[in-house]
Amino acid sequence: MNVDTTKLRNVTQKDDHLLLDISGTACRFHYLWLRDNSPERRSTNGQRLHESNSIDPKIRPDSISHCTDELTIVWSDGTKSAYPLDFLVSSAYDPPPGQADRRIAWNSEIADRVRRHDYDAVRADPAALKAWLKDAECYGFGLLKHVPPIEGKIIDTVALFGHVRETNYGRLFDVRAEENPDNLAYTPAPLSVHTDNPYRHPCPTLQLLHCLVQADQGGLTALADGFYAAEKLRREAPEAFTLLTGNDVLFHYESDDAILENHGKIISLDASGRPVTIRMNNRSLAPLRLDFDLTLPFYQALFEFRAILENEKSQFRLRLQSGDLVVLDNERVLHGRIGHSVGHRHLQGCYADRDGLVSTLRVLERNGV
Ligand code: OGA
Ligand code: NM2
Ligand code: ZN
Repeated sequence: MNVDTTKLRNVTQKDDHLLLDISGTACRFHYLWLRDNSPERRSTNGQRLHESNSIDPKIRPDSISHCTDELTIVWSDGTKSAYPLDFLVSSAYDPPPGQADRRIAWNSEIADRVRRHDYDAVRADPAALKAWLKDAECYGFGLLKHVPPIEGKIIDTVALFGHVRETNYGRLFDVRAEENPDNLAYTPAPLSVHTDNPYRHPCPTLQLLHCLVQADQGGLTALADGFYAAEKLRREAPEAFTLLTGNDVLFHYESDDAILENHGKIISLDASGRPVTIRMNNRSLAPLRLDFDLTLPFYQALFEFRAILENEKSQFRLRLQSGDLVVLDNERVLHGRIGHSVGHRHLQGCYADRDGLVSTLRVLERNGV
C-alpha cells in the first residue's frame, strides 16, 4: 500500500476489534492490540514502556475519532492513544504479513555476476560498504579484493561491520599445511564443502577467510548455496528432504583443550517451511545414532544432499589470490577446498556474528546510504 496516497476512510466498532477501511481495504485491529501498541506508551527507540499484561484484555474504547491520516481512541481505562495511519499500515497483521525474503538462491551461474568489492573503497565509502554487506545478506557471501595480505588484517575487516567471535581456535586462525596436523584443515588435502563449527552452540554465523599467500596450483575455493541445494533436494527427492529436516544429528569435536558437541538438523526450516540453517561437516559428524530402520535411508538422504552440493553446477569456484577476502554466512553457504594445494598457500580465518553485519547494513539503509 502506498502510504502517501492511502487514506483512512471509515472506522467501524466491533465487539473485540475495530474494522478500518483503508483506501477500500478492510483491515482489523483488536482493541487489546491497539492499547498495547499505543504509540504514546513507546519510547522514541520503540521500546514498550508498560507491561502488556497490566492491560485488561477486555479493554474497550470510550470514544473513537479519525481523520484521513490518524485514528484517535479514548480508552475505558481513561488513557488516550493517537495512531498515525502510516503506523497502522506498516504494523497491520490482518492478513499476516508475508516475511520479506532478501535471500537470493544461486548456483554456478552466479559466476558471471559475482561482484568483487574493493577494500579501500569499502573502508572509505559507506555506499561501497553497503554493497558488500548486501551481497553477504542476499547471496550469503561477499568478496573483497585488495585487502593487504598482512597477518591480522582480517580483524580490521571485521571491525568494518561488527566484532570477532573468539573461539577455541583463537580470535583468528591460520589455515596452511602443518607438520603434524590435528585437523584436515591444516593439510594440503581437498576439503568437501562444509559449514564450520557445527559442534559449537551457538554455531558462529559468519566466517571470514583472507588469503595471504595463494596456492601455486590446486587449493581452489568452492562455495555452495545450502538454501539452493535444500530447495533442489525438496523438489527432486522429497523423502530425503523430510529425513534431513526431521531428524537431529550430533556434531562433535575434541582436542587437548576442548570437547564440543552440538546437535541439530542438517537442514532446519522456519515456521513457514523455508530453510534457515544448514549444518554440514563430514569431519565432525558424530556416528549416527538414529532408529535402526532410519539409518540406511538417512545415509542415502545425506548422500543425495551432498551430491547436489558437491556438483560443480551448484558451486561457485575461484582461486583465492593474495589479498582476497570472503565473508560467508556459515549457516547457509558451504565452503570447501578443491584439489591438492601446491605451494605455501596461507589463509587466515575468523568467525563473527551475522546479526552484527545485518545491523550495520540496516543502519546504512536507514541513513539513506
Ligand atoms: C577449513 C576450511 C578452507 C581452505 O579449514 O575449514 O574450510 O580453503 N579451509 O583451506
Ligand atoms: N578450523 C579451520 O569447523 C571445523 O572444524 C573446520 C576449522 C580448524 C578453525 C575447521
Ligand atoms: Zn571450513
